[in-house]
Amino acid sequence: MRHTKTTTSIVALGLVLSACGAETAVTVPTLPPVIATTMPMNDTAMDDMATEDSMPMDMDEHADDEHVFEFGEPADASSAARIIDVSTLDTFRFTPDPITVKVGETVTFRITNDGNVPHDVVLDDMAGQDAHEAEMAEMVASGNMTMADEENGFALLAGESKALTWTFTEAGTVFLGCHQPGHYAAGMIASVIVEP
Ligand SMILES: [Cu+2]
Repeated sequence: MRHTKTTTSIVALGLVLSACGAETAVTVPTLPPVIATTMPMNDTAMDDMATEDSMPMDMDEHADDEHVFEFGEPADASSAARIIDVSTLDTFRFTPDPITVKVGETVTFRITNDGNVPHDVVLDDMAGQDAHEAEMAEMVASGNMTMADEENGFALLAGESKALTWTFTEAGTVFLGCHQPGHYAAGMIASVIVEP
């Protein structure tokens, strides 16, 4: 089963259009792959993120105003068979990691920010994580640091807790990623293994 979302893409498209302005004729290069590493955050990485105001956007990604989740869909909390408690940490990690679920299972991730700085959580495949990272970079570049709640993620202030309920429909590995500036680059991504 597939589910579509439109809000974020529309907002992102607007940001892209306003951000690009006179540069619309410029060929947009393909985004480099973002590789989750275990490298600790350092000043250079932070500087790179802070000055990354020209992150190229994949225009095709947003041209159709839709994002299809290939691995499942949001679900009502009342249909969840179990609750998985997840923490976001200031060490740029989620715990537990990895998390294992089964195809057909509906679970609620009860996610708590146990750190002292804001974190966010996006459930998506790697392509979706990379796309969201690019969207967030555009938002930061345009002065908007706030990630609105989405059907596959939300932002968490220190100490805040929110729930995300999802039905998994495809075997494979998807991810929980944090896209606060610098966090994803520092490896703040956890695996959600969907067993057949
Ligand atoms: Cu984070």
